[in-house]
Amino acid sequence: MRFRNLLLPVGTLMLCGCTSEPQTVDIYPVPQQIEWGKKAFSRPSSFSITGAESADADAVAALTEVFAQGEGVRLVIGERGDDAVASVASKIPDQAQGYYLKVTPDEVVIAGNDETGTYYGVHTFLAVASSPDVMSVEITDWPATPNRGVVEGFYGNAWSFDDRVSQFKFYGRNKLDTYIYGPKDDPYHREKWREFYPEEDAARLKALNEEAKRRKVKFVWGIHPAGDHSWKEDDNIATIRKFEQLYGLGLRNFAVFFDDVFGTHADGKKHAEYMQYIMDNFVKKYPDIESMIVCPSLYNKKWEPRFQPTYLEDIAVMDPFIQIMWTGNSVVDMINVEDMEWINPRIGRKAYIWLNYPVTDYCIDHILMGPFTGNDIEIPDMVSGFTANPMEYAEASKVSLFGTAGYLWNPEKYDAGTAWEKALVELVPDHTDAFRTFCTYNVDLGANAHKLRRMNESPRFQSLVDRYESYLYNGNAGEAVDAFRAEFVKIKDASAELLAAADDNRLLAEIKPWLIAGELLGSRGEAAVNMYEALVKGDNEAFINSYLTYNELSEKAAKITSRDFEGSIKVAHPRVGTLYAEPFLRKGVAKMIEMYKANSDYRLDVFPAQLLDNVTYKIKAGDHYLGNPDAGKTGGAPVLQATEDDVNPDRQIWRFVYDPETEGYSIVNAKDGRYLNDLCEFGTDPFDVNLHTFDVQPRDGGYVIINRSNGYLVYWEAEGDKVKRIYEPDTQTVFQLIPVK
Ligand code: LOG
Repeated sequence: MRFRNLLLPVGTLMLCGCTSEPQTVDIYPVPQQIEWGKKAFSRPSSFSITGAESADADAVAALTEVFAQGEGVRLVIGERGDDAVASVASKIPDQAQGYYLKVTPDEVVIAGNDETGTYYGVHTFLAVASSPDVMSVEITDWPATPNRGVVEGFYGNAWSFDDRVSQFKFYGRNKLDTYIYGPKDDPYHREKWREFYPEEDAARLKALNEEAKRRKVKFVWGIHPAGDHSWKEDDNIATIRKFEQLYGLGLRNFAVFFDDVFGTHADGKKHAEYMQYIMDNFVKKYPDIESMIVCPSLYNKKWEPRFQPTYLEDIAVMDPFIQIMWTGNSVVDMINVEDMEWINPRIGRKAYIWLNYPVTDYCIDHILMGPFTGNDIEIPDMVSGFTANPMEYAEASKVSLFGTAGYLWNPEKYDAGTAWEKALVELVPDHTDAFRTFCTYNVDLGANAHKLRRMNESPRFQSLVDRYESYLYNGNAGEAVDAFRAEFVKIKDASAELLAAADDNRLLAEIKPWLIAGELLGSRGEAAVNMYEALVKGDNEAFINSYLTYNELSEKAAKITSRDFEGSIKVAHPRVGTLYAEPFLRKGVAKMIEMYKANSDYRLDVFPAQLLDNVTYKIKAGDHYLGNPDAGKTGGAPVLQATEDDVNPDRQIWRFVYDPETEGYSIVNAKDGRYLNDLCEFGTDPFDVNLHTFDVQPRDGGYVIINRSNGYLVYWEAEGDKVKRIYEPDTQTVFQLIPVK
């Protein structure tokens, strides 16, 4: 493992003259100041606790869940102002949520600057006291960032009650103090925002809020009224009534979301007036309301041209009590100093970050299991809060959120790789090596609408590709064969090990479809290596058999789904190793088939005739031809024409270009070389594999055409003289493809 020395302060390393190795522990998030000493005592089962009556009850509960009150070393607990900790008052950092912790052979002192500070002090102490030798230590600690946490703000299947309870425990342990509730597909958050939660849902929210409080997490409930707000009094009143329902359940932190609405709904002046109404009729009416957060419609710099030029000015007048969210330079982007310098003066306050990572609602076939990295260390001082939007896979999101917590608490000492290692151990303690292998293959997002990529996927695989790819197909590469086989076996075995353990680990159970995909990636890789060996030997039969195995496994992999239950908002088709391993494999197999075909005619029938490669076609819907009457112009869309184009036949001729990496096609007009996009138009965007890739499948004597629009399949339907895209395949058109010589 790659623990960095900075976590083991000099003092510890000097203890090595002792008879046994000292047992310091890594504390996460990394404390601001820490000084280790010698062994204080052996880990006891109880302490003689002083101050428990006046100290924060949640802190005491967290402590006594692990250590009984009873015999043993004296443990003093309390917060500033309590008699119990009066003697260390001067040592307590004067920082919100800060604490002072001292462990000596005779005594443990946990002293918070406030209740949350005491609670965090307890968690740090529990980490210190997790090893058999409890070491002497003095820690002065506080968070660098206010309001650290998570915004459940994604489209898709919302987290369950149990998911959220498990999150809050995790936040408490990792010193995250905020959870913003805004799952886009909770109807009572957005679509039916005016309606009260039914009793059962309300009871659950109440229980969640109480659970959050126990973990020192602010539960912020958000409403998303902007999609159809009339800007009239009725809707204002409906908002207050809805907020009052939540207030009645005990919630004291609120948010209003105006994101992803446009046109008249994205009116900055209206947003400001509405928020003033909410301030006057709700926030000011209940003085114990702790916060009000707004996510504006213009929430990232790149979208500025889409909105009224004065939008930010118009919302800057909002009451200073209101915190305003911001996703950065674009929708999905890590945050840097320039982002904050741009937005803060424009909204007259420090923006509250909504970080769209590790959310995957726009690349749902992926899970993001890599290190949390890419945000500047100066950010904590420049924000009023920082929340990460996670995946709908709540447990799996913890790999990234663990890093978020460490970064926000102490960015100076945050090391993404170390934090990632620590997360793997904490989350999958019994199968950490296998989990590490699996996670390295689930880092990149693939081509996606927001253009965020993570190139640090499967570094071992990447180095094999770098080393061997150039000569793999030009001669004998015996060493490479062994290396690739070993790596494929590694991902296969790791996935299989995790699958076997999935029933006992919520996180692994949640990502089972990806574990299956990981196992298949490995076994497909092995089959491809077998193909390679057979090809080199000239053993046709072995080559064909291995190819058939590869093909069968690939078909299996293509059928894996996640969240495929009835009523699921989004069904995913899990993909693993998409940055290096999968493309390498697909390209390699295509290449080997090509080489095989050049030398042998044994059983060529097993290879699917590449449906449409290297041939041009006329595309017919009924008796109409798809044509490009505006050839050579910019934009526009093809048209279904009743007659054949005799003047300029190329305008009705289309080239289907097969890409072995995506196993899909682009559709290009023969006249002007323009390609069709997901809207079945001639877009003006540069070629983007994610918007311009089609599947063409035989059906009823013809073909159906499907665009893989950023992972959402859209189907072609002929209507009038247009081809339209539809989301449900029910009325999909069967086209005739007529080869043109
Ligand atoms: C949505 C969010 C979604 C995210 C990523 C914000 C403020 N709103 O483009 O709900 O999860 O992007 O797809 C968003 O980010 N809109």
